[in-house]
Amino acid sequence: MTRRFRSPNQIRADFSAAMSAMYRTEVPAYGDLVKIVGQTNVTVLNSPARDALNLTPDEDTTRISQERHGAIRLGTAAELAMMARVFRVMGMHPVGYYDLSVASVPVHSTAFRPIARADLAENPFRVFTSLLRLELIADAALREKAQAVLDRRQIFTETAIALTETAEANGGLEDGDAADFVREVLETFRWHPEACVDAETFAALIKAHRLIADVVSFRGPHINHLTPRTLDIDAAQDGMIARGLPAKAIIEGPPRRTCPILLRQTAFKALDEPVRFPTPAGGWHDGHHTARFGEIEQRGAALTPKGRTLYDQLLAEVRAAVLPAADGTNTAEYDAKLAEVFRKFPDDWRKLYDQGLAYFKFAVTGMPPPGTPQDVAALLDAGVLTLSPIIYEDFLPVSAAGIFQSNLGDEARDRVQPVSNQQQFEAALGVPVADEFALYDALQADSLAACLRQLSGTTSSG
Ligand code: OOG
Ligand code: NI
Repeated sequence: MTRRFRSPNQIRADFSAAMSAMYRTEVPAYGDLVKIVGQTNVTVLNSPARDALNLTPDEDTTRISQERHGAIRLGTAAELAMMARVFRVMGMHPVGYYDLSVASVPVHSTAFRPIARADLAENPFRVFTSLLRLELIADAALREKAQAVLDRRQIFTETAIALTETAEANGGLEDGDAADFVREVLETFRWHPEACVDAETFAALIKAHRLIADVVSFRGPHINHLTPRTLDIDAAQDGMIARGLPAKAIIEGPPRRTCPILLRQTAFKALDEPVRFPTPAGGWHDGHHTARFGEIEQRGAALTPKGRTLYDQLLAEVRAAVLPAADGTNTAEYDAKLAEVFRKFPDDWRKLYDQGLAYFKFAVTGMPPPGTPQDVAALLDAGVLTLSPIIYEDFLPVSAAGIFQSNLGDEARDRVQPVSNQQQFEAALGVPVADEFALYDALQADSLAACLRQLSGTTSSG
C-alpha cells in the first residue's frame, strides 16, 4: 500500500493562498496592493521592457502572479524550533542569518523558503522570521515579566502540532490531512485584537521598544505584512500614491536599472488598529496598536559575494552622504545620490557575468559553429548559450531595518547595542541556516553543466 501524499510544494502553495485570502480580509489595503501589482506586471509582461529583464520564460514568468513573502516575529527559542518543523512540511528551509541589532531592532532573523530550482519555480513563497532577543532589554524586571508572559503562551494549535508529527513520521501528509494542516497553521498567523497583557504592562513594553510590545503582548505572531512581487516598483509606487495609500518616503535597495539586481522594496505605513487589554476586574480596556502594514517588492539578479560587496560599499557611500528622512523631505536628494553612486555598478547582463558580479542560468540557444572554443565567453559570443539572471530569493538587512523603522517610528532608533549571534540563533532553530551564496553558486554551476552536457551530446552524435 503506497500512500499518496500532497507534495510540500502544493502544501506551500495552498498555505500561501490561504494566508493571502486571510490578510486581504484583515488588512483590506493589501487587496489594493495585489491589484496594483497585478496591473503593473501585466503591463511589463506585454511591453518591450520585458525583453530587457531576460527572464526565463515560464520558469520566471508564471510564478509572479502568485509570488509573495510574509513576515512574523517570534518570542522564544521553542516557538522558532517548532516553526521550523512546520515550515519544513511545506518545503521551506531556513536560509541566511540577519542581525537586525545593527539597526537597533532587538531581533535576529532568517528566511524560510524553498531551495531547489524546480521548487522555487513552482511556488517561491517565503517568510522572513525574526526571533526576539529579550537579553537586549536593559530593564531586568521588565525582561523577566516579558519572559514569563511568553513562556505561558502556546502559539500552535494541538492539531497543527499533531499533523506536523504525522508528516515527520510518515514522510508527508495525505490530501485531507494537508488541508487540515493548512487551516490549523493559519491560526498561528491570525490577528487577535485581545491582548494577553494589561494596558500598564503594554505601555511599559512600548517604552522599552515598540517591537517588544508587538511580540509579547498578543496570543500569537500575527503576520505583520504580506508582500506581492512587482516587475516595476516605480510604477507600482505611483499606483500606491494615486490610491492614497500612505507610502514610505523612499524605495529601499538599489536604484532603478535596466538590469535589476537584488531587491527593491517599499511599504505603506502600519495601520493604527483598535486592541483591547484585560482589566483586573475581568473586563476590557480599549487601546490601539500599530503592527501591520503592506509592502511591495521588485526582485532582480542574485549577486555573488564580489557583487554584494560592491553593492554594500556603494549603498554605504550613498547613506554617508544622504540619510533618507522618514518624513520624505530629502527623497529627491537621496534618489539622485543613489543613481549617481550606482553608476559604478555595471548595468548590462553580460558585463555582470563577465565581471563575476551576479549569478546566471544558461540556456542552449544555438549550434556551435565549427571551431568555437568550448569556453563560456566564446559560446555566449556565438549565441550558442544565453544568460538569464538567477532571481534573488532572499532579503537585505539594511532594507529590512528600513522597513522595521518605518513601522516603529523614528524614536525606536539607537536603543539597542549591536551584538550578532548566529550560533545562538541556530541553537534556538535546531538546525544551521543555509548559506545563500552557496545555494546560488550551485544553481549556476548546475545550469552551466547541464548546458555543456547537452552541447557535447549534440556535437558527438551529429
Ligand atoms: C520584517 C521586516 C523585514 C523585508 O521585506 O525586508 C522584511 C518585520 O518587520 O518583521 O520583511
Ligand atoms: Ni517584507
